[in-house]
Amino acid sequence: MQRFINDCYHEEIRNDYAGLVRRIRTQIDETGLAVLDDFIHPDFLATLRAAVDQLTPVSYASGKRKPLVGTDLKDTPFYEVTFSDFVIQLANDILDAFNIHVEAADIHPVLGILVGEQGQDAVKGWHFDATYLTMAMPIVMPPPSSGGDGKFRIWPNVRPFSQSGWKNRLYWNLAKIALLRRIVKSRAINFVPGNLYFFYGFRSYHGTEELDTNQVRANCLMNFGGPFFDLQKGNVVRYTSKATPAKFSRAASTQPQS
Ligand SMILES: O=C(O)CCC(=O)C(=O)O
Ligand SMILES: [Fe+2]
Repeated sequence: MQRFINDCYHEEIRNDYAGLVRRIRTQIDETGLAVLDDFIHPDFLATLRAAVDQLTPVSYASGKRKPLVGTDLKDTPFYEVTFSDFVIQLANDILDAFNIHVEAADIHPVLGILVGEQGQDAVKGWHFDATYLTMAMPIVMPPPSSGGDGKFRIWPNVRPFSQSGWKNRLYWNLAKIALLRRIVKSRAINFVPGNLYFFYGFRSYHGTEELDTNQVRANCLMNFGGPFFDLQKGNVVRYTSKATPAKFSRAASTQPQS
């Protein structure tokens, strides 16, 4: 068993791995965000924290914040988790319901360390990720409070996976309309270090809420593939959805035939 996996998950992974995958997928489909509480081993979380301390000056070396990506993270515990057999397999098993497959070349870890004035660039920068699946592994989070604690806000599953350029632009433009953002249901979550979170990055509008400049917030995002990365590679994908909630398939099948 990989050293980053907390003891309390060993038995489930050994005896009911399929059930674990199903649970995550159902939670993402139904709520937009799945969570495995205390998934990261406490010793490993301490290792991640030490790595954040080491990497913070690297991220701010130019005087402006630079998210750490790709080779910036080579030989760090963030790489170890992202490219572990377990995590790659888990991502593929979750995405299998959509007829999606990702390989190591489609996987990109990003470490976002937010602190001080220069860390404010990420705040309220609402967006869709390019990815099919995003796993968030928070390392350092401000204590939950009424404001300025950098909550993660998500408008879950507001669009399907699609390789259509015009639909992509349409959704981006719609999402910029503040009134629509108020009408469409969203959730704000205080990420908890040690937990592992999952959402469909391409399908869910999201971002970080206000953050106090004297708080530190470090979150590692593991990004898995995406419709336009597949298209660039010449892969036209027909996104099946065994994962579609029953209420939608029922609605579709009761449409009047014409
Ligand atoms: O850490 C967060 O609140 C989300 C960051 C994010 O969505 C991203 O970097 O793409
Ligand atoms: Fe994102």
